[in-house]
Parts: sequence; C-alpha cells; structure tokens
Amino acid sequence: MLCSIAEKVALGKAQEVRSLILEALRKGFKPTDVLEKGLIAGMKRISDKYRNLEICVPDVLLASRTMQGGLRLLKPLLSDKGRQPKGRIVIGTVAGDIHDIGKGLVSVVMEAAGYEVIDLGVDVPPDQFAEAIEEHEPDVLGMSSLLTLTMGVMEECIDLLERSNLRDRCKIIVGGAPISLEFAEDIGADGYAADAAECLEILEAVLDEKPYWPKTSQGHRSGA
Ligand code: B1M
Repeated sequence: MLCSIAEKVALGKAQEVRSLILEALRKGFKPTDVLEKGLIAGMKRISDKYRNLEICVPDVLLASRTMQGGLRLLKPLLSDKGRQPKGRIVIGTVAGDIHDIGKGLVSVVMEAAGYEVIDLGVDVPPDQFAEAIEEHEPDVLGMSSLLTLTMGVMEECIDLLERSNLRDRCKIIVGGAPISLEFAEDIGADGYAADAAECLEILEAVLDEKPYWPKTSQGHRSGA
C-alpha cells in the first residue's frame, strides 16, 4: 500500500494519493510510515528520474504538488499540539533558491517530533533571517539550499548575524543536497544534516551542546 502511494506521487496522481493515504490510515498504518515510505519515497523516485533525464520539469512540479497535498493531509496527525514544544526553529530556503520540498519535509518531521517551526518560505535573504531571530527568538535557525550557486548565502547570513551581534542568540544548522559537513564547519554553522531524520539527531545534539556526528560523515571528525 505504501509502495502504491510512492508510485502515485511519482506519477502526480493527487486524487489517488489522497484516497490511498486515507485508506492506509484507516487500515492502521502509522502516519510517519505513510510520510517516509509513501510520500518521501515517491519524491525520491521522481528526483532520481529527473537526475537521469527520464522526465522533465512539469513532471517534477506535478509530483511535488501531489506530495504537498498528501503532506497537508498528514500534518495534523504528525504534530503533537498539546505538548510543550521542545524548542523553536526558524527555517527558510536561502535567497536565490526556490526549492522547498526538502525544507518542507524537514519542517514536518521537526513538528512531528515536538518542535515549534516558523517557516519563512523560500528565497529568504540574510537580513530577513536576522529580523526573524530578533522577532521570534528561536533556539535554532535552519537554512536550506539546493543550488551550488546559493550555498554562499548561508555564509553571508552567518557573517551578517556576527556583525549584528545576533550569532550567539541561537544555534545554526544547514542542509540541502549540495551541502556537506565540511562546508557547514567552514562557514561556522553548528550542525549539518543530510536528511530529515538526521536533522532530528542534530537538533537534539546542538540543543544539548553536544558534538554532532552525522551518520553520513562518519570518520570525518575523528579526534574531535
Ligand atoms: Co531544481 N535543481 N532547479 N527544481 N531540482 C536541482 C536541485 C538539481 C540538482 C537538478 C539537476 O541539475 N540535476 C539542480 C541543482 C544543481 C546544482 O546547483 N548543484 C537544479 C537546478 C539547476 C534548478 C534550476 C536552476 C533549473 C533551471 O531553471 N534551469 C531552477 C532553480 C530555481 C531557483 O531555485 N532559483 C530549478 C527549479 C526547480 C523546480 C522549480 C522545477 C523544482 C522545485 C520545486 C519546489 O521545490 N517547489 C526543482 C526540483 C524539484 C529539483 C530536484 C529534481 C528535486 C529536489 C527535491 O525536491 N528533492 C533536484 C534534483 C535532485 O535533487 N535530484 C533539483 C526531494 C527532496 C526531498 O530532497 O530537497 O534534497 P532535498 O531535501 C532533503 C535533504 O537535502 C535535506 O533533507 C531533505 C529531506 O530528506 N535537507 C535539509 C534539505 N534542506 C535541509 C535543511 C536542513 C537539514 C536537511 O536543516 C536546516
């Protein structure tokens, strides 16, 4: 059943995805499994096909809209509104970059794990991140970038926060396909996550002031 959801997401069949999600939930599948093995798996298929030039941009957009429709259905079941939030996160995709599917997934997973998430959207310039830190006083600032061309905006943002004496107000984590642990360290971020699941581990580590060891980067920080 979860495989069918993934398949229909990749084909952009919004109505069928909706029906399948409702059916899966009725049958007792966990919302987190529907998210990971259905929606995220479907998006992964479409990303791979796009990379291999098997499909074009409109197919990707159709699939991403389908996935976002499914996410809207799952979101209320994933977040635990009654509990005191574990922390507040401000997140956004950096200026020049409009990719928001991965950031959306990271946000949903963080909300599901009990964090309050303030999503600034896409194409967010450094000064808007700075204003959001002053306004929302988050524990963590998260920046996402999917383009090698826009990775540098993360560094510009951290520089601006340092110049404005805001850098110590919160931890900073970064992520997105072109980002690496080495890059995150070079620009002075506190953490890097390769995917949404790893993002939760990194969040807990940076909030506990513990060193982070992303699974994807094992060995890199030996001796640290
Ligand atoms: Co774009 N695009 N795109 N695109 N697009 C990529 C990223 C690309 C790799 C495709 C390619 O060439 N093979 C390439 C970038 C190359 C590069 O710079 N290295 C690219 C390009 C070049 C472009 C355009 C320039 C194309 C053009 O116009 N000529 C253009 C740029 C527009 C802009 O931003 N200014 C563009 C446009 C688009 C669409 C609008 C068509 C669409 C975006 C739709 C949307 O987001 N609403 C799109 C898409 C969908 C992709 C691909 C196919 C898929 C991205 C995606 O959603 N993946 C992508 C190719 C690929 O990745 N295979 C591609 C699924 C998502 C779940 O994964 O986003 O990686 P991802 O997120 C993961 C992790 O990265 C991580 O966790 C997420 C969940 O596991 N993560 C974080 C992400 N943010 C995080 C933050 C964290 C922690 C973890 O902490 C804060």
